[in-house]
Amino acid sequence: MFLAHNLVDQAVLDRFEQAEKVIKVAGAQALDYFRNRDKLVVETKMEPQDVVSIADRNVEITIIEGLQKHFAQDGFLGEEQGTTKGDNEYLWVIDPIDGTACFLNGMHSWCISIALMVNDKIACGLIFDPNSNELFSAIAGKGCFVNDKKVETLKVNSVQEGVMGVGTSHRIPSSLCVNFIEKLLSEGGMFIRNGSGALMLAYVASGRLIGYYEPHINSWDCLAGLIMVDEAGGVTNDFLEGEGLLKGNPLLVSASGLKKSLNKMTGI
Ligand code: LIP
Repeated sequence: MFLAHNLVDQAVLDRFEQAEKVIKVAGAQALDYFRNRDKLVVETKMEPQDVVSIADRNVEITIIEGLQKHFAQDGFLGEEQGTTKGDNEYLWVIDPIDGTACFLNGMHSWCISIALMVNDKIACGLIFDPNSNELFSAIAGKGCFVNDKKVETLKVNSVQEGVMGVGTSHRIPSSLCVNFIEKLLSEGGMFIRNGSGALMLAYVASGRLIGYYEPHINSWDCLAGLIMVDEAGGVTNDFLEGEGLLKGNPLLVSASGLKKSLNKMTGI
């Protein structure tokens, strides 16, 4: 669907290795901003709750510069800077701080998310949580890892066997999320919303959540997590269909045993 299994060559592996270094540097910078967040000026973007600060912008610059130094022809799509066109088939999709509202309010559910696309397919993804010092990563065809440990999605067949991540925003009608939560609870399920779609996708891939649903999410929030869930044995919807890369789409990922029941609850 959107994974680049047959496109993973040394050029991708070299880029992954550099991204591992860059995401740690960016993580240290973000953590410093987090510990001094009282000095940050909080701005609201297009809709209520969609907040941002200089921390997001400067961490994104750190990531882009750290990658551009080695791969000057690559393209970039970042949440804060938008698109920087490249001269080859490689595109980095970056969320410098995913879970910004939590970050700015002193909560720990935030992370850094970097995905690499090759010819419009996801080749690898990295999600770093500096608070827990956990690096979630996946390369197409090579599995999903947390630090150096290989991980898999849960082996479950009912929503009663674990907790479902849910995300929402003021970009969409609240009924889409509320109706899903109602259906989930009526089936004996339970939900959590921690404010970071990327982190919750990493938790699905690493067997902590049974799935994640968000009626509309942006590509920079989820591409890294999507390849992780796939490499960990989970199922995903075709998030990149249509204009998913630039305009976002609905997102549903889960343990494979829940595909049918969650499709019924979400219509995806
Ligand atoms: C967040 C997403 C989350 C969504 C929030 C917000 P941000 O990204 O990760 O899934 O529910 O509304 O969009 O803005 O913190 O980078």
